[in-house]
Amino acid sequence: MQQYIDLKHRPKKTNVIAEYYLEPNRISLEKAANHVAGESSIDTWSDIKTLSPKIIKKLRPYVFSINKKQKIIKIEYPTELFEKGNIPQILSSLAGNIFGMKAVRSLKLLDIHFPEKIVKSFKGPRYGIQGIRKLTKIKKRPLIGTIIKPKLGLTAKKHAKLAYQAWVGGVDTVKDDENLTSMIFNRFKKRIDLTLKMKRLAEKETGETKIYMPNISAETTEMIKRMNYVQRKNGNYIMVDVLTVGFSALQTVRNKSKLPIHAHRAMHAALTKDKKHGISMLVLAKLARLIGVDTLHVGTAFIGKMFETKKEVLDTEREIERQYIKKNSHLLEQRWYKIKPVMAVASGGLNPVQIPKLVKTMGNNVVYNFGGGIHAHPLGTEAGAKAARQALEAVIKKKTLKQYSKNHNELKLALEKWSK
Ligand code: RUB
Ligand code: CA
Repeated sequence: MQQYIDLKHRPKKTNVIAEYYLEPNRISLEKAANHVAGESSIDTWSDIKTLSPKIIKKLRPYVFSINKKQKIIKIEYPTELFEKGNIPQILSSLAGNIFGMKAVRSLKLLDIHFPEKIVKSFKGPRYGIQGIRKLTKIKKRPLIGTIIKPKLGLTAKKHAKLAYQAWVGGVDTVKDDENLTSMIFNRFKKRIDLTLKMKRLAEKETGETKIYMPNISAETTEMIKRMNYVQRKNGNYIMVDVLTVGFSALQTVRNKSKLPIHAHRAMHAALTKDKKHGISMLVLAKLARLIGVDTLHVGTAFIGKMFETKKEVLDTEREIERQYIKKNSHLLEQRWYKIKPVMAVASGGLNPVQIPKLVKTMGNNVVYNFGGGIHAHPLGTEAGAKAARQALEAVIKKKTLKQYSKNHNELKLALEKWSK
């Protein structure tokens, strides 16, 4: 293998830069870094005669930074090594063979910088934060959502009924759960028909625009059929399990869909959870944004049932929310060019009592999702939805939940159940 380490090299923003956590296996960190750089780009384990000086000169990667203490390395790759608009090719390079090399004990892809040429080869979200706000006519406040629970087992009719109760209680979005697709006890088309009917009813009664995010995840052709069905039936959103269907299938959906896309990240933790090995949520979020999802699960910032730290969640949220900033701005954010910002979704073990803390930590451009936190309310789903909406109202009116619960019984019961 050639030598790719050059700590004096100054990387260019017009190239791709990848950052890895790297623990070598019985060799030096430098040697392992060299293997990572070579295998992820043009080289292999032996000295190959076919790798000409011309190719090396034009396409070689540069390991330009090695932080021995933190075990973090940075590699610059010429943009020509990557096919525009092709996430599988990018991942097969930057997140492919290198994870399995003997030279490596642990390896985590922490971040990727994409240059303009690559960013512009993707569509990004069709709607993004602004689009969702326009669709719902909710100007500033966060959105409140629920997941119909139990995840599996309800009939289509019962599902639709619970969705109705949640909407009239005050939630803005209702979503299917990640493993609910078309089941023998709850067929896709029937669920869509009945739930959309209930959506229209709830909209009429509340005067608010409601969102239903049906899970279309399936084999790609089938998924497109389901997407078309939702569009034909005047649905206003679709939902995809972006990691289990794969980025390529997601891109097909993005290209063909006229509706906003909700991205559930089921399976992400197989890649993200280990601090030393895998792919960071930040990278997955960037890829999902490039392809073009409109809402994306990012975690709950240390509150709830999921494992991530506050910093991890907020980094991801910030990354997907970055606005397009004019060229020549002193900020680096210009790298996102015209790709619209994505709305973050906080979900996983949340209850309405946590709303003040959530809003304080994660802000307004978020969908706060409550599954168990709504359906487990002592008075049921509608009351649970009311409690969540009341908690948000309290925050907006700058009142404590305790103060606000004096005249709001659902919130009072939620406080009794969930505040420690
Ligand atoms: C939440 C839920 C979501 C997960 C996803 O239900 O079902 O699918 O939170 O997690 P509940 P993440 O509110 O009952 O916990 O957002 O971390 O991917
Ligand atoms: Ca779920």
